[in-house]
Amino acid sequence: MTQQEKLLFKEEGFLVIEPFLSQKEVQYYSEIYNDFLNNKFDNSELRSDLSGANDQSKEFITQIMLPSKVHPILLNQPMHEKATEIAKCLMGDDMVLDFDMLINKPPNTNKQTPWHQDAAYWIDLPDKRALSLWFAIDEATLNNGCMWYAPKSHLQPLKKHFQPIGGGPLQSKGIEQDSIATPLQPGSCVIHQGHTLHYSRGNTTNQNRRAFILNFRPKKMVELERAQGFDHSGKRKVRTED
Ligand SMILES: O=C(O)CCC(=O)C(=O)O
Repeated sequence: MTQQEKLLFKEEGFLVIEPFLSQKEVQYYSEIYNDFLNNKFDNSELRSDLSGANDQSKEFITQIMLPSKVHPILLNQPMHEKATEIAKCLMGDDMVLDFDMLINKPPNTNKQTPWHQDAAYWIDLPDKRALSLWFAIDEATLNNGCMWYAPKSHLQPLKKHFQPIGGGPLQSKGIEQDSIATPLQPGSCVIHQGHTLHYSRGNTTNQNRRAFILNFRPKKMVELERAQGFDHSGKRKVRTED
Protein backbone atom coordinates (compact mmCIF):
# COMPACT_ATOMS: atom_id res chain seq x y z
CA MET A 1 0.00 0.00 0.00
CA THR A 2 1.45 3.37 -1.03
CA GLN A 3 1.43 6.61 1.00
CA GLN A 4 -0.76 8.12 -1.70
CA GLU A 5 -3.37 5.36 -1.30
CA LYS A 6 -3.33 5.84 2.46
CA LEU A 7 -3.82 9.58 2.06
CA LEU A 8 -6.65 9.11 -0.45
CA PHE A 9 -8.44 6.77 1.95
CA LYS A 10 -7.99 9.21 4.82
CA GLU A 11 -9.13 12.25 2.85
CA GLU A 12 -11.84 10.83 0.56
CA GLY A 13 -13.19 8.07 2.82
CA PHE A 14 -12.88 5.26 0.27
CA LEU A 15 -10.24 3.57 -1.88
CA VAL A 16 -10.28 1.05 -4.73
CA ILE A 17 -7.66 -1.70 -4.77
CA GLU A 18 -7.35 -3.72 -7.95
CA PRO A 19 -6.58 -6.47 -8.36
CA PHE A 20 -6.64 -7.89 -4.85
CA LEU A 21 -7.31 -11.61 -5.36
CA SER A 22 -6.03 -13.90 -8.11
CA GLN A 23 -8.43 -15.59 -10.53
CA LYS A 24 -7.86 -18.89 -8.74
CA GLU A 25 -8.71 -17.28 -5.41
CA VAL A 26 -11.86 -15.72 -6.87
CA GLN A 27 -12.89 -19.17 -8.09
CA TYR A 28 -12.42 -20.56 -4.57
CA TYR A 29 -14.62 -17.83 -3.06
CA SER A 30 -17.16 -18.12 -5.84
CA GLU A 31 -17.76 -21.80 -5.05
CA ILE A 32 -18.06 -21.23 -1.31
CA TYR A 33 -20.34 -18.25 -1.93
CA ASN A 34 -22.67 -20.42 -4.00
CA ASP A 35 -22.70 -23.04 -1.25
CA PHE A 36 -23.95 -20.32 1.10
CA LEU A 37 -26.56 -19.11 -1.40
CA ASN A 38 -27.73 -22.69 -1.96
CA ASN A 39 -27.98 -23.32 1.80
CA LYS A 40 -25.29 -26.02 1.85
CA PHE A 41 -24.32 -24.44 5.16
CA ASP A 42 -26.87 -23.90 7.91
CA ASN A 43 -27.52 -20.18 7.41
CA SER A 44 -31.13 -20.00 8.39
CA GLU A 45 -30.64 -17.66 11.37
CA LEU A 46 -28.14 -15.46 9.55
CA ARG A 47 -29.88 -15.02 6.20
CA SER A 48 -32.38 -12.31 5.39
CA ASP A 49 -33.61 -10.07 2.60
CA LEU A 50 -31.87 -6.73 3.15
CA SER A 51 -34.52 -5.01 1.02
CA GLY A 52 -37.10 -5.78 3.72
CA ALA A 53 -39.54 -6.95 1.01
CA ASN A 54 -40.60 -10.00 3.02
CA ASP A 55 -41.75 -11.85 -0.12
CA GLN A 56 -41.73 -15.58 0.65
CA SER A 57 -41.23 -16.50 -3.03
CA LYS A 58 -38.24 -14.27 -3.76
CA GLU A 59 -35.22 -12.54 -2.20
CA PHE A 60 -34.34 -9.11 -3.63
CA ILE A 61 -31.08 -8.51 -1.75
CA THR A 62 -29.69 -11.60 -0.06
CA GLN A 63 -27.70 -10.85 3.08
CA ILE A 64 -25.91 -13.64 4.95
CA MET A 65 -24.14 -12.56 8.13
CA LEU A 66 -20.97 -14.04 9.64
CA PRO A 67 -19.92 -16.56 6.94
CA SER A 68 -16.58 -17.09 8.67
CA LYS A 69 -18.37 -18.08 11.87
CA VAL A 70 -20.28 -20.75 9.94
CA HIS A 71 -17.23 -21.84 7.93
CA PRO A 72 -14.18 -20.86 10.05
CA ILE A 73 -11.60 -22.05 7.52
CA LEU A 74 -12.32 -18.77 5.69
CA LEU A 75 -10.40 -16.93 8.42
CA ASN A 76 -7.12 -18.46 7.24
CA GLN A 77 -7.64 -17.86 3.54
CA PRO A 78 -6.14 -15.01 1.46
CA MET A 79 -9.11 -12.63 1.58
CA HIS A 80 -9.28 -12.45 5.38
CA GLU A 81 -5.50 -12.56 5.84
CA LYS A 82 -4.68 -9.84 3.29
CA ALA A 83 -7.64 -7.71 4.37
CA THR A 84 -6.39 -7.78 7.98
CA GLU A 85 -2.99 -6.50 6.84
CA ILE A 86 -4.64 -3.68 4.87
CA ALA A 87 -6.91 -2.72 7.76
CA LYS A 88 -3.89 -2.47 10.10
CA CYS A 89 -1.96 -0.49 7.54
CA LEU A 90 -4.83 2.00 7.05
CA MET A 91 -6.10 2.41 10.61
CA GLY A 92 -3.58 0.94 13.05
CA ASP A 93 -2.15 -2.30 14.38
CA ASP A 94 -5.05 -2.82 16.80
CA MET A 95 -7.57 -3.36 13.97
CA VAL A 96 -9.24 -6.81 13.99
CA LEU A 97 -12.07 -8.46 12.09
CA ASP A 98 -15.36 -7.47 13.70
CA PHE A 99 -17.67 -9.34 11.31
CA ASP A 100 -18.05 -10.44 7.71
CA MET A 101 -21.11 -10.79 5.48
CA LEU A 102 -22.27 -11.74 1.99
CA ILE A 103 -24.56 -9.43 0.04
CA ASN A 104 -25.89 -10.70 -3.27
CA LYS A 105 -28.20 -8.91 -5.65
CA PRO A 106 -29.88 -11.71 -7.62
CA PRO A 107 -30.59 -11.27 -11.36
CA ASN A 108 -33.28 -8.76 -12.37
CA THR A 109 -34.24 -7.78 -8.84
CA ASN A 110 -33.60 -4.06 -9.33
CA LYS A 111 -33.56 -3.04 -5.65
CA GLN A 112 -31.25 -0.25 -4.50
CA THR A 113 -29.28 -0.44 -1.29
CA PRO A 114 -30.31 2.97 0.07
CA TRP A 115 -27.85 5.73 0.96
CA HIS A 116 -26.46 5.13 4.44
CA GLN A 117 -23.44 5.28 6.71
CA ASP A 118 -22.58 1.93 8.27
CA ALA A 119 -22.14 3.56 11.68
CA ALA A 120 -25.92 4.07 11.77
CA TYR A 121 -26.26 0.28 12.17
CA TRP A 122 -23.86 0.08 15.10
CA ILE A 123 -23.88 0.99 18.77
CA ASP A 124 -22.05 4.21 19.58
CA LEU A 125 -18.44 3.50 20.51
CA PRO A 126 -15.78 5.85 21.89
CA ASP A 127 -13.22 4.89 19.24
CA LYS A 128 -14.94 5.39 15.88
CA ARG A 129 -12.28 3.87 13.64
CA ALA A 130 -13.94 1.30 11.36
CA LEU A 131 -13.53 0.16 7.80
CA SER A 132 -15.09 -2.26 5.33
CA LEU A 133 -13.50 -4.11 2.46
CA TRP A 134 -16.12 -4.82 -0.21
CA PHE A 135 -14.89 -7.60 -2.54
CA ALA A 136 -16.43 -8.15 -5.95
CA ILE A 137 -16.87 -11.87 -6.60
CA ASP A 138 -18.66 -11.07 -9.87
CA GLU A 139 -17.77 -8.03 -11.92
CA ALA A 140 -19.58 -5.09 -10.29
CA THR A 141 -21.05 -2.66 -12.80
CA LEU A 142 -23.42 0.31 -12.86
CA ASN A 143 -26.19 -2.01 -14.05
CA ASN A 144 -25.81 -4.73 -11.45
CA GLY A 145 -25.21 -2.53 -8.39
CA CYS A 146 -21.59 -1.47 -7.93
CA MET A 147 -20.90 0.74 -4.93
CA TRP A 148 -21.20 4.56 -5.00
CA TYR A 149 -19.48 6.80 -2.44
CA ALA A 150 -19.88 10.44 -1.40
CA PRO A 151 -16.28 11.70 -1.09
CA LYS A 152 -15.32 13.26 2.27
CA SER A 153 -18.72 12.37 3.77
CA HIS A 154 -16.90 10.43 6.51
CA LEU A 155 -15.67 13.77 7.86
CA GLN A 156 -19.26 14.86 8.63
CA PRO A 157 -21.22 13.81 11.73
CA LEU A 158 -23.48 10.80 11.44
CA LYS A 159 -26.61 11.79 9.48
CA LYS A 160 -30.16 11.03 10.48
CA HIS A 161 -31.23 7.58 9.29
CA PHE A 162 -34.71 6.16 8.87
CA GLN A 163 -36.11 2.67 8.41
CA PRO A 164 -39.09 3.16 6.08
CA ILE A 165 -39.76 -0.60 5.74
CA GLY A 166 -39.93 -2.54 9.02
CA GLY A 167 -36.96 -4.94 9.10
CA GLY A 168 -35.56 -3.28 5.96
CA PRO A 169 -32.41 -1.26 5.39
CA LEU A 170 -31.54 2.02 7.06
CA GLN A 171 -31.75 5.04 4.84
CA SER A 172 -30.36 8.56 4.77
CA LYS A 173 -30.09 11.28 2.11
CA GLY A 174 -27.62 11.15 -0.76
CA ILE A 175 -27.47 11.63 -4.54
CA GLU A 176 -25.41 10.12 -7.35
CA GLN A 177 -24.41 13.60 -8.59
CA ASP A 178 -22.39 14.15 -5.40
CA SER A 179 -20.84 10.68 -5.55
CA ILE A 180 -18.43 8.43 -7.37
CA ALA A 181 -19.29 4.98 -8.72
CA THR A 182 -16.73 2.21 -8.25
CA PRO A 183 -17.17 -0.52 -10.88
CA LEU A 184 -14.87 -3.44 -10.04
CA GLN A 185 -13.42 -6.51 -11.71
CA PRO A 186 -13.91 -9.84 -9.90
CA GLY A 187 -11.31 -10.10 -7.11
CA SER A 188 -10.90 -6.35 -6.76
CA CYS A 189 -12.11 -4.51 -3.71
CA VAL A 190 -13.21 -1.10 -2.51
CA ILE A 191 -12.58 -0.02 1.06
CA HIS A 192 -14.71 2.52 2.91
CA GLN A 193 -14.81 4.04 6.36
CA GLY A 194 -17.61 3.46 8.87
CA HIS A 195 -18.93 7.00 8.35
CA THR A 196 -18.63 7.17 4.53
CA LEU A 197 -22.02 7.69 2.87
CA HIS A 198 -22.67 5.02 0.23
CA TYR A 199 -25.32 3.25 -1.81
CA SER A 200 -25.75 0.89 -4.77
CA ARG A 201 -28.25 0.71 -7.63
CA GLY A 202 -30.39 -2.35 -8.21
CA ASN A 203 -29.35 -5.28 -10.38
CA THR A 204 -31.07 -5.14 -13.78
CA THR A 205 -28.86 -7.79 -15.41
CA ASN A 206 -29.32 -11.54 -15.84
CA GLN A 207 -26.43 -12.42 -13.50
CA ASN A 208 -25.84 -12.33 -9.74
CA ARG A 209 -23.92 -9.45 -8.18
CA ARG A 210 -22.08 -11.20 -5.37
CA ALA A 211 -20.07 -9.18 -2.84
CA PHE A 212 -18.07 -10.52 0.13
CA ILE A 213 -17.63 -7.85 2.80
CA LEU A 214 -15.22 -7.74 5.75
CA ASN A 215 -15.50 -5.17 8.55
CA PHE A 216 -12.70 -4.19 10.91
CA ARG A 217 -12.48 -2.07 14.04
CA PRO A 218 -10.15 -1.75 17.05
CA LYS A 219 -9.88 -4.90 19.19
CA LYS A 220 -10.98 -3.04 22.33
CA MET A 221 -14.12 -1.78 20.56
CA VAL A 222 -15.02 -5.28 19.38
CA GLU A 223 -14.69 -6.42 23.02
CA LEU A 224 -16.92 -3.55 24.11
CA GLU A 225 -19.53 -4.48 21.49
CA ARG A 226 -19.56 -8.13 22.52
CA ALA A 227 -19.81 -7.17 26.21
CA GLN A 228 -23.01 -5.32 25.24
CA GLY A 229 -24.33 -8.35 23.36
CA PHE A 230 -23.78 -6.82 19.93
CA ASP A 231 -22.39 -9.44 17.56
CA HIS A 232 -23.66 -8.38 14.08
CA SER A 233 -25.75 -11.52 13.73
CA GLY A 234 -28.42 -9.56 11.92
CA LYS A 235 -30.83 -7.40 13.91
CA ARG A 236 -31.32 -3.96 12.33
CA LYS A 237 -31.76 -1.05 14.73
CA VAL A 238 -31.66 2.66 13.93
CA ARG A 239 -29.17 5.06 15.48
CA THR A 240 -30.00 8.56 14.37
CA GLU A 241 -27.63 10.66 16.43
CA ASP A 242 -23.98 10.47 17.19
O1 LIG B 1 -23.55 -4.43 -1.39
C1 LIG B 1 -24.34 -3.49 -1.25
O2 LIG B 1 -25.18 -3.18 -2.08
C2 LIG B 1 -24.28 -2.67 0.00
C3 LIG B 1 -23.09 -2.92 0.83
C4 LIG B 1 -22.95 -2.00 1.98
O3 LIG B 1 -23.77 -1.15 2.22
C5 LIG B 1 -21.78 -2.14 2.83
O4 LIG B 1 -20.94 -3.01 2.59
O5 LIG B 1 -21.67 -1.35 3.80
